[in-house]
Amino acid sequence: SSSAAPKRGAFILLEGVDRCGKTTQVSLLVKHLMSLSLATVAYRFPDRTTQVGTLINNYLTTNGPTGTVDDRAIHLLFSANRWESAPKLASTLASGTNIVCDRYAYSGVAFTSAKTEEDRSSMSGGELGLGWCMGPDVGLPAPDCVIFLDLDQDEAEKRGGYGGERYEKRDLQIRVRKRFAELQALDEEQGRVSWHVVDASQSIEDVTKEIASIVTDTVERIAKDSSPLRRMWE
Ligand code: 2DT
Repeated sequence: SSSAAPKRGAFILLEGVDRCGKTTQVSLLVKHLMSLSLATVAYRFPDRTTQVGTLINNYLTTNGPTGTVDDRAIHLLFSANRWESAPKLASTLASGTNIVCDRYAYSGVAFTSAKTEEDRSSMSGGELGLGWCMGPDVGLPAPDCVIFLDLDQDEAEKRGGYGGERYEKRDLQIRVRKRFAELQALDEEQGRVSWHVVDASQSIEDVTKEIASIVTDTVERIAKDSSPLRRMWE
């Protein structure tokens, strides 16, 4: 028998538009996995606690005149904020701990590419198109499953006013949701990571149940087939 290295942990990503309940579900999911004696930690992006994260936080919480911060520069900061966490994230998984992550590169691409009203779904879309936006995140550790908490904009707005951060605006959020759908379609076309779309208008308990069953399957699959960690969009 081989001296067994620990099985790697599963990398589970929750994505969705603002107000879909992601943050609540991430913390419930971590508790659920811990209750099953599965070592699990939560990650969230942007990680506002680092120096890069401080710049991102300043950007999100000030509503300066548009154009004062270049859209590409801020996009690259969000990506840098993931790259600075990537070694720790990979070593955590390698040690056998599962990660449940609140937003990642899909949010990065969805939000930046949604800043322009034109349809940028084509990969050749030039300025702030999907292809350009994906570039800096290519090669990051890739999640083993993406759980997309789907909520239409009217439902999201019924959940109370936005907090006033820069991106909390109706038209932008509607475009963000479309970009997520485009990113899902791209992953599916390329046979990359599997997406699970969960109806986030259900009760918290029902959403939790649905997510828990998806995650149990993913954790078992990763433990069984010891598939290596994949890389984003490769
Ligand atoms: P939170 O409300 O979840 O803290 O997000 N965003 C996020 C981007 O524009 N690019 C990114 O790469 C990421 C991870 C989504 C704050 C806002 O930041 C947006 C909402």
